[in-house]
Amino acid sequence: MKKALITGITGQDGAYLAKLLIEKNYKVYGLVRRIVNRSFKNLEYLGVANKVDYFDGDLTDEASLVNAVKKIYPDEIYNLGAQSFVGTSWDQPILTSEINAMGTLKLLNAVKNNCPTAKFYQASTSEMFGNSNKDGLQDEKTPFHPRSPYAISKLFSYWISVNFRESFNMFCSNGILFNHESPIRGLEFVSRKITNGVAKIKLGFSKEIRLGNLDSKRDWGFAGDYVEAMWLMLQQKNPDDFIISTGETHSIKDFLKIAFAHVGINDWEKYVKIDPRYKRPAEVYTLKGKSEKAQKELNWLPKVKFEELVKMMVEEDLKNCKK
Ligand code: NAP
Ligand code: G4F
Repeated sequence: MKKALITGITGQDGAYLAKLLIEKNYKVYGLVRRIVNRSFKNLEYLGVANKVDYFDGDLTDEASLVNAVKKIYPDEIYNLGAQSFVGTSWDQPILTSEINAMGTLKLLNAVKNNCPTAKFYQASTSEMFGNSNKDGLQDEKTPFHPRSPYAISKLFSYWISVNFRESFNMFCSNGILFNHESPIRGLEFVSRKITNGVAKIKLGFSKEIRLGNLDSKRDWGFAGDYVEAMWLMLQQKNPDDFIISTGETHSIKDFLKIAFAHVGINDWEKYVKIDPRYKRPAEVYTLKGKSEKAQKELNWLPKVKFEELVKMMVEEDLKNCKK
C-alpha cells in the first residue's frame, strides 16, 4: 500500500485529494497545525475525515516536518499547505512568506535528509504570472511577473522545487494550477462569497453582496478535477512542471450573472455593492491557461464546465443556508 503525506489536508484541495487517494487505496497522512478551533469539516463533507492519520505539524516548524517525514516515510508528498488568500498577503506578507516560501524549503530539506526517494508535489499557482500575456493564454513558458506577496512567496517555492530537482536529483513537480473552486471553497474567495451571498439573498437572510473589482477575469475549474492532475504528475517516470487550467476565462460579472440567474434573479446589479475594502493594491486582471502539455503527457482533461460549477456551488449553498 502506498503512503502519501498531504500538508494542507484540512483545506479545499487537501480534502479532495485525500478522498481521491483513499479511493486509490493509499494510506493517507495529513499534517495538521495546532490551532484553537481545528476544523475537519471539509474532510467530513467528503466522508473521509476518519480515514486519515493525522500528524501534528506546521510548515513554519522544521522539527515537526522532520518528525512527520521520518515517521511516515511516505512514497508521495503533496505540499498544499499555505496562507492561500491573496488579499491577506498584503496585510501579512511576512507570515505568508514564512509559510509559503520558507515552509516549502523546510519541507524539502526534511525530505532530502530523511526520505529523499519520496515524490514531491508543489502547489504552484497561476498568480505567479500576474499580468504577463494577459491578452493570450499563459503556458509553462510564459514569463512570471508576480503581483502580490502571495505570488512572490509561491514563486520562491516554485523555483526551490525546481532547484532541488536539478541539484539533488529529487522527484519534485510543480502543478501550476489556475483557480479551482467547489462547494467547500473558503468563504473569503470571490466564487464562494458570491454563491453563499446569492443563497442568503434568495432565502431572505441577506440583502446584498459587497465586492471589489468586478472586471477581473479568472480561468475557473473544479477542485475535484484538479486534484487528479496532482496525482497524475507524481505517477510519471520523470518530474516536470504542468499548467492545469480549463482554457476559458470569465469575469466576476459573468459569475454573478449565472449565480443569480440560477435562483431566478436576473437584475443582479441591484444586489451587488462595490466596496473599496475588497479592491487590491495590485490586481491580476486576466488569467487563462493553456493546459495542452498536461492533456498530452498526463492524459488529463477538466470535466466540469464553468456554468455547471457555478450552479453546483449555488445549490450546495442553498442547502447549507436552509440547514
Ligand atoms: P486552502 O483551502 O486555503 O487550504 C490551505 C491549507 O493550508 C489549510 O489546510 C490550512 O490549514 C493549511 N495551512 C495554513 N497555514 C499552515 C501552516 N503554517 N502549516 C501547515 N498548514 C498550513 O487552500 P486550497 O484552495 O485548498 O489550495 C491548496 C494549495 O494550492 C495552496 O497552497 C494554494 O496556495 C494552492 N493553489 C490554490 C489554487 C486554488 O484556486 N484553490 C490555485 C493554485 C494554487 P488550517 O485548516 O489549519 O488553516
Ligand atoms: O477568489 P479570489 O480571492 O482568488 P485569487 O486572488 O485569484 O486567488 C486564488 O486563485 C489563485 C490561482 O490563480 C490561488 F493561487 C490562490 O491561492 C487563490 O486560491 O479573487 C479572484 C478575483 C480577484 O481579481 C479579486 O480582485 O476576484 C476579485 N474580487 C472582486 N471582489 C474579489 C472580491 N475577491 C475576493 N476574494 N473578494 C471580493 O470581494
